[in-house]
Amino acid sequence: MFGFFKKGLKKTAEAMKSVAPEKRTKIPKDELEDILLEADVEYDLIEIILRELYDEQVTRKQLESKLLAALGWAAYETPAYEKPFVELVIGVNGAGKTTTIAKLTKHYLDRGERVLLGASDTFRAAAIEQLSRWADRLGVPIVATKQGHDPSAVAYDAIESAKARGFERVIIDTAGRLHTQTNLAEELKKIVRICGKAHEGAPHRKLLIIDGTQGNSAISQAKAFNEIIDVDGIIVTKLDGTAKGGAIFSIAYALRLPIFFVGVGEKPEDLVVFDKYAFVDDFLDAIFETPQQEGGIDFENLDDTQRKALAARMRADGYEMLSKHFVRNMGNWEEYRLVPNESRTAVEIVDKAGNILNIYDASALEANDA
Ligand SMILES: Nc1nc2c(ncn2[C@@H]2O[C@H](COP(=O)(O)OP(=O)(O)O)[C@@H](O)[C@H]2O)c(=O)[nH]1
Ligand SMILES: [Mg+2]
Repeated sequence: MFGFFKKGLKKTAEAMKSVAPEKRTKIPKDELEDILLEADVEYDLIEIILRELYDEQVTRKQLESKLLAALGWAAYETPAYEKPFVELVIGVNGAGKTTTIAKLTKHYLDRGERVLLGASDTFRAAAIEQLSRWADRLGVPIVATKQGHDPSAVAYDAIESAKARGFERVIIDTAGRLHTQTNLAEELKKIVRICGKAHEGAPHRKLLIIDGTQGNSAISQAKAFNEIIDVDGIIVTKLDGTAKGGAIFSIAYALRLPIFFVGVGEKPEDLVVFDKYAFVDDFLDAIFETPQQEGGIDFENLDDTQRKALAARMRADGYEMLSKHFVRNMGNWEEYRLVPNESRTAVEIVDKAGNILNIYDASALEANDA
């Protein structure tokens, strides 16, 4: 689960390294400003973060809480609670809509759900062909018409067809550009309306695709889409090819929207479920030194088997391990910190008031490895 973003944040980490070559345990505020700017975090957000940090020297933990707060709207992946669960994919041309649909399709197929695609980008013939090729490759049915036909009718037919077949998922592609901006707005609104006629509550999720290589400059464009149709969440693509990974924080913060996935390549498997804890962890790894501990167990750097053993024990107690620093109580959905005890012989689940809710002994971890 962890280190997922290594591929997506590689270039961003290199950029941050160019202004801060040495990893440290504390970073002066003015240097932190440069580092965050280099990662393309928007200046407005940097100002807010710095204003709220009172000490001149900033620790990993202090910055972590600010970055997590900026991603406060992060969501967890929802199961398909409606059948069919209809997703409408929107965004400017070239953002990665069609490719992302292929990735989502694979993601859902891997979970055993059946997926049907709707080729509602009828503006360009090439767009219909591109989605049809993905449908062929992934072995899923597609509803498509000729170029210039009504995209709402395609969406309607796709949903009807999925209903008739009892499919779990419908994903609908849309055009990123029409003759005019007004045309595009009207068309998107109409597609949304017609989806609701085909199936009550549809589209269940309106996903905005944002090209990650644009960094912060994608924000105003995203706001414009959000004003046309209320967007439910974001997928940031091309994180693999950009040093602007820090823009994720300002995009989520500026739009007050969850980021559901990120794209880290051009293949169907290059989609990562966005886990804000893992993302912040990997981001901070690029600038902060993780203190090497003497004695005890190195909870910061558990190996794969140790981590799995720990996660399994927590799960048995009703906690989901979100990252090396956080867990979630699966009963009340509260999130708690994970803190090694002083002698580093155990790791504790601690609530906001500092109460220890559970203790996991390191010796048991080792025993589980065997
Ligand atoms: N490196 C990289 N390329 C991507 C990613 N997502 C999409 N692309 C590429 O971006 C280009 C535009 O994608 P496409 O899906 O056609 O965009 P659309 O116009 O929004 O449908 C294509 O060449 C894709 O292969 C990604 O996550 N990483
Ligand atoms: Mg497309």
